[in-house]
Amino acid sequence: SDHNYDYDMIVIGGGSGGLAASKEAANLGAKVAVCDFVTPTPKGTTWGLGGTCVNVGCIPKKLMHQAAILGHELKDSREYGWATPESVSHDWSKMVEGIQNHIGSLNWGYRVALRDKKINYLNAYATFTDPHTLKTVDRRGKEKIITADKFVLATGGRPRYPDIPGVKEHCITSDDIFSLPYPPGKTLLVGASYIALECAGFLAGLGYDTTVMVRSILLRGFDQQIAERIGTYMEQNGVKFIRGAVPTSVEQIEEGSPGKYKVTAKTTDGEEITDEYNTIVMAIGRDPCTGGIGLDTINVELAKSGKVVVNSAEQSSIPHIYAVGDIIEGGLELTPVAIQAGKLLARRLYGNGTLLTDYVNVPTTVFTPLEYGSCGLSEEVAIEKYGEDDIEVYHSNYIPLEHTVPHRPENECYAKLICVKSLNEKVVGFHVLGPNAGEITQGFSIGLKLNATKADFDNLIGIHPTTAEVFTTLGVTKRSGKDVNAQG
Ligand code: FAD
Ligand code: NA7
Repeated sequence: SDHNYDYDMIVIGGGSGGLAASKEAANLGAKVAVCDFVTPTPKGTTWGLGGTCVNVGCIPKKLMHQAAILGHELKDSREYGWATPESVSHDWSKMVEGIQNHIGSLNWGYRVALRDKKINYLNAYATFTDPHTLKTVDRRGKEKIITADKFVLATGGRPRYPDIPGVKEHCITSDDIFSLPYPPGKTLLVGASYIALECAGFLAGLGYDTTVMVRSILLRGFDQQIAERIGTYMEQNGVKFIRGAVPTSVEQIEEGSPGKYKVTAKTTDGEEITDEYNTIVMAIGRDPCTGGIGLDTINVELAKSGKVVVNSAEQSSIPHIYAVGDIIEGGLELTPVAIQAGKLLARRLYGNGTLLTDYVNVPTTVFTPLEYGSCGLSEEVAIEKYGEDDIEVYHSNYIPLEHTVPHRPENECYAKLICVKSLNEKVVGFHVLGPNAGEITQGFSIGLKLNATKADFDNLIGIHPTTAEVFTTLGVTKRSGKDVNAQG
């Protein structure tokens, strides 16, 4: 361009989307800077480069899930002949240390990668002062003005706090839990999002007294039959649920780490309930970090949700300003989606890329104690879209072979394919509830991308003995009302 900007591109946010965009742009020869700054939580927790996924999201979550799974498998191990003691103890701080050390090595790796690609990393908070200019402020309050031809907004989201007394002082969120220096003790999780249920799952699995307070339904937006089965499994495995209630206040009754707090809540029938907990985790959704960064002064259009309105090329209402990841309206709050969008955007801007990010049929997995993988439509949405008569649902319970010897309950795991009759039984929804659901769903999702039909699944030869092979032999339709219990 004819202007003399400091950079070709400045990326605001060094998380999944921002790092992907900046690295790809630099690979293609652009002069790039990344601003990443973590505003501490009300409890003072902060972290390094890499954004939500690495520091306070996917990575520590999956590792704590693994810690809980190991505990369950230790119990199984006795039936397999291991002389595992009846009661084994778990050391919270040791787990946190191991996980935080791994995260530290990832933070370091990102810094090195930026340096190797000659990307300028500014550990500073960025605010627009005009459409091509940012003011950055570092931890010490030092200000700097930088300019660029193009910008990528990738500021992600942060946990929301309800507007009730005592919450910011006494409660924590997913931003604090993964580095909590002391064991949480008796814990309440507020919310029924996947984050609330995943955290409840691993806490109960690690042996903590765990309760989830649910306002309405579990896992809004996910297949509700499976959501209820997840709830049932969690309940049978030690998680308590309070349904139809919202907290109204939180008071401290004992200081300490963790301390003790009284939670008052109101049920939908207007009844008041109270209980005491050592730790309260708010998991009632996340707000996009789009406020207070000058987007209003430069007129970047935001949706009512506060997310950035973009076209299919991730371009905002200001043509040289783009947005990727959790902050885009109508997107999906998932790391690989942010990475894909950042990478493809950079290729379109600085390479000869033409591909747009495809937000359809993105596979995902909820890492509750029994994992839930899905791709495509929930049963509810499929019925809404195609009509009940045109939908055929094939399903089966199953028991992983590994669960037989330790006598885990049968028929906890579940497989479901949602097909459209008038489209030659094209599979529009894939759902699996069971161990390793993420691994299973990742593989099968390419089938959905390639428009697989039920006949394609039937023609596929299974791998024996696996759990995924259940998808090659689904014969019972939901409509038939026939028994879905696993055959021996
Ligand atoms: P982020 O990764 O959030 O990065 C944004 C960065 O920008 C942050 O570092 C932020 O501090 C910084 N920033 C914000 N404002 C400014 C500013 N003005 N100046 C400078 N820097 C700024 N996804 C999955 O795919 N799988 C999972 O299993 C999964 N589990 C999750 C579990 C939890 C508990 C949470 C909270 C999320 C999980 N996610 C998961 C979602 C995933 O973490 C996000 O989708 C992903 O991190 C979004 O990437 P992003 O680039 O949009 O933003
Ligand atoms: P979600 O999916 O928006 O979920 C928020 C959850 O918190 C949901 O269960 C809500 O219940 C509950 N909630 C919201 N506000 C309150 C209050 N005030 N009190 C009690 N409970 C409340 O949020 P996430 O950020 O976890 O998920 C992010 C993305 O993941 C989402 O966009 C999906 O794509 C998947 P509700 O059902 O509204 O009664």
